[in-house]
Amino acid sequence: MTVATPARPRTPRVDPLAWLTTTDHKRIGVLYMVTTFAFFIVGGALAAVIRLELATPGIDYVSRGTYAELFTIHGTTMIFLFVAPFGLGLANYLVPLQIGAPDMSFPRMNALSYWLFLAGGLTIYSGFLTGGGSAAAGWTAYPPLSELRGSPGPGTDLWIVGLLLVSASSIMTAVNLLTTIFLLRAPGMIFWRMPIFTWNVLVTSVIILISFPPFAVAASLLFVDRRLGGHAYDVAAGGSVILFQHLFWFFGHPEVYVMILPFFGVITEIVPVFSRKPVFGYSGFVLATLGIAAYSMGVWAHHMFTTGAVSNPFFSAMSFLIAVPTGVKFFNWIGTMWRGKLVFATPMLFALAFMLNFLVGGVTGVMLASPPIDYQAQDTYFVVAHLHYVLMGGSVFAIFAAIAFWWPKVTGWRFADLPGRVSALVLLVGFNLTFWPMFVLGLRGMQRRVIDYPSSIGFDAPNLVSSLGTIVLGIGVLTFLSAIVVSWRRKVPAGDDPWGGYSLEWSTSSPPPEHNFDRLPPIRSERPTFDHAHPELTP
Ligand code: HAS
Ligand code: CU
Repeated sequence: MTVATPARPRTPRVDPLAWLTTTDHKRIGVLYMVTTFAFFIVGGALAAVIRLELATPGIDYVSRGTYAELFTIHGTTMIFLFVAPFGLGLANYLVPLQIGAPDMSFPRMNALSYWLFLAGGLTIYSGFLTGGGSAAAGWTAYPPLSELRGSPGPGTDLWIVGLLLVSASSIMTAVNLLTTIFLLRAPGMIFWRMPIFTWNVLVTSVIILISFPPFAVAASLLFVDRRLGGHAYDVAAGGSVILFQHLFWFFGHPEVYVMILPFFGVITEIVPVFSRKPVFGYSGFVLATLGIAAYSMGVWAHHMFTTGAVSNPFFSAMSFLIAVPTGVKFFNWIGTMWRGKLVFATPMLFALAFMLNFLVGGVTGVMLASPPIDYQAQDTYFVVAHLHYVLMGGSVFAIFAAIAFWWPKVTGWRFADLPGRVSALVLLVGFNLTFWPMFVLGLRGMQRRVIDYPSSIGFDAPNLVSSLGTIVLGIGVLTFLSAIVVSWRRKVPAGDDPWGGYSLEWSTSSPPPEHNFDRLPPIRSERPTFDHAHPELTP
């Protein structure tokens, strides 16, 4: 008689044609996540060149024009091609599983969204192949710099067209996610039992629907000005550059919540599981998310305090208010961990690092929301530090947490915990070494988007520390990648539910079958998988 060996997970079939033609939300989700992560590596390489140039005073390695291309495409990549679409990719993978649905509402539109996204990203990058180089007017593309006089090359046009494709893709995905959440929830999955991640995706999708069309208008008008003889932003002909800023930031501020809300969701899935407690204040958390979404529509002009064209007190007050619902979330996380049995596995370490970093990012946001402070800090490295503490220290750390947490579900294999935990530590150190000095630089008056700075006025040391920190950050990313490679090659079977998860995706096999569930557990709370595994604890 032979001894039964533990069931090995199905090895994912690598059949290129099946991946190219897939309409399965899980595969589309994986395509998104792999593609966006590749953009992250490219965007990171651009940042490395930026930090190399800034390590010491003097123009050493690249020209002014190239430098402008570098920071423009770096920012564009990280925001439009990595953080925001990674969140949508994760939502693609998880939302149908978390609500007990077999797929998204419109699987073919879902596939189209992914391909539009990829086409958009490649269109933006194709600017590098043109004679004039890529777009170089910053990720915010303010006219007149982005108008034909400021940016004569076709790189800016490709940037516009690429981002219009990305916008169309995001709007389609938002429609798909909303329809799925509204119409395809399994019996028993009422709204107040939905996992917080899915709740946050719902709210994010609404924000996308409201904020992306104005962006598309802003970008289209820019194109009309540039190539079709328009004057929307041409002051000499009666146009207005402030109009662009309104349209852009009416999108741009909500967009920052598009880049953080899904990841608040990720953290809220991870913290309870690794605290061995239900989430503290479920309904408060949901209401706070709705509050953030509502406020986020009324704060856009805090990016325009110094234009003199907006009501500073109003936008300042609204921006202060947004700290309240965000603070509620912090208390939810702390309350969840309070007296919990904390398990410091890779996802939890990244979640804790997220909280530390995001707190710094959030509080400095509140500082910037005060016009007297912003008059000093606008266009300095203080803003650059703020945005990286929320986006890199926040969203990107949550992305690493999410990869480690859902890796076993997606691949069927365990995540290599040791290199994972080491990478969390190295990334935390590298991140703070790189970006904390930027607060100092900002307060000392260093401008953002400059290729060079004078020596001996207090800029040299922080810049050098920041550039050295980037090396540590790079080592951290490589360590994380090595954890992925080790996990991929070791192939230690994970089982359906390696972490003792709460939400429905942990009830199906790892990886899930094409139709997602062979059978669903009863859904009587927001923790159906946990309830099913622990009938003795369920009332
Ligand atoms: Fe921001 C600029 C204000 C959150 C991203 N932000 C940016 C840019 C990006 C960005 C990318 O008001 C640069 C854009 C560019 O290229 O020009 N931001 C805020 C405020 C919040 C905030 C008030 N930002 C984010 C998130 C982002 C993001 C999230 C992406 C993921 N931001 C600004 C302002 C500017 C700005 C100005 C323009 C600057 C300029 O001049 O250009 C809030 O949502 C943060 C709330 C979160 C917290 C932490 C948790 C709350 C707790 C409760 C207690 C805290 C209290 C506050 C009561 C506050 C724990 C105490 C206050 C103290 C000062 C101590
Ligand atoms: Cu903002």
